[in-house]
Amino acid sequence: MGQTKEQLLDILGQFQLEDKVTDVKPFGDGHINETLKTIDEQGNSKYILQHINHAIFTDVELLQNNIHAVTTHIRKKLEAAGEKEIDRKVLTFLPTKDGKSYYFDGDSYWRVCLYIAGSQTIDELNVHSAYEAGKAFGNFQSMLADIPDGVLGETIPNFHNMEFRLQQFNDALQANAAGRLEEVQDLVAEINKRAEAMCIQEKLYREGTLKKRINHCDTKVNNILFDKDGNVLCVIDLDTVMPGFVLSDIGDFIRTGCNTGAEDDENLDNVKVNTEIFETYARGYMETAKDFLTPQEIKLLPYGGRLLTYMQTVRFLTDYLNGDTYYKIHSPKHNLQRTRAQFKLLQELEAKASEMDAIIAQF
Ligand code: GN1
Ligand code: MG
Repeated sequence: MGQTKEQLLDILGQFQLEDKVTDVKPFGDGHINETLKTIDEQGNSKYILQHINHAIFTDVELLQNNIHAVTTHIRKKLEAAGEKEIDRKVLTFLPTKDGKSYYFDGDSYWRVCLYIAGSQTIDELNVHSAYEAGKAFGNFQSMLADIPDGVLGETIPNFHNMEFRLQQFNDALQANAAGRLEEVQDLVAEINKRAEAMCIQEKLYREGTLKKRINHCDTKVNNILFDKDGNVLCVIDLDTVMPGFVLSDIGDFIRTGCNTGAEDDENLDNVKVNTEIFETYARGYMETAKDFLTPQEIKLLPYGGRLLTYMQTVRFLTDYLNGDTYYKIHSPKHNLQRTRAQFKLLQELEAKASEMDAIIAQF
């Protein structure tokens, strides 16, 4: 990014802000976009400024149209339900002075939304927050279930398409661009072994028995804002909200929320599955999602955690093989470390598959 404070304030000046901003500070820790929050003279934060990663979200117009459609749809649902404090329950994006949903400075793309005062993200889950998170992501999908087909596009084409991710992986193996293939042969074999079993959704879709739905596609718990008392305010990070296969949203939560270790844990012994978190998440999710899920989709839910963990293993290893061109890394072998930690999690999930199946079966 590299903009000076003055340049960032100038970018903010392109948007229709009501209040004066005197400073900006880095905020959050995403792997893709850069996020900043504004500070005013009293030291308060009113706005979030985001630099859109244009290399990854290549169609910014489509991206911003999606986000606009999603937030206005949710806003209408909240109004119809008689909700109060709606600006705290859905993100509010501010237009530029010439009425656009983003600003292009000749090089980079920017957008601004309101900072929700007193909101916080949590990284450590407990059974209470896992249940709340399940309800929040199920409710999010439920509110968007009636968006007509064709309104939302794929902001990253084939984002959670397993066949496509394996194709990219095979391309990376062929090219061996960073000369790292030798070192990862064990992982390659493990990935190949599971490839067919992990492409069920694409197959069912082709056969016409599984339809696409609007998914959030990044259901980490830190993509939910909570208030000071631990109540859910809203779901954030809407870049990847798009039509896709239903398992994305339960799957990515299992991958992130039910892991007792870190996504990139160096110590693989830390990586285990917390089934209590899974059970409470699944209970919350089913409460809000059961109305739109088909019996076939419900049956597939436990498989979703394995699928999304497998997919992330494949994506991290692909990036490692390509020479770290996609994810921000913090050490030279970071993508390999991430791959090994995700693969360990996959093995743990496989070991607990029947236990997790039984948990879902009770709902
Ligand atoms: C990326 O930037 P962040 O952390 O929200 C990625 C997700 C991955 C995640 C892995 C657009 O999300 O798909 O699951 O890293 N987002 C994109 O931590 O690729
Ligand atoms: Mg994200």
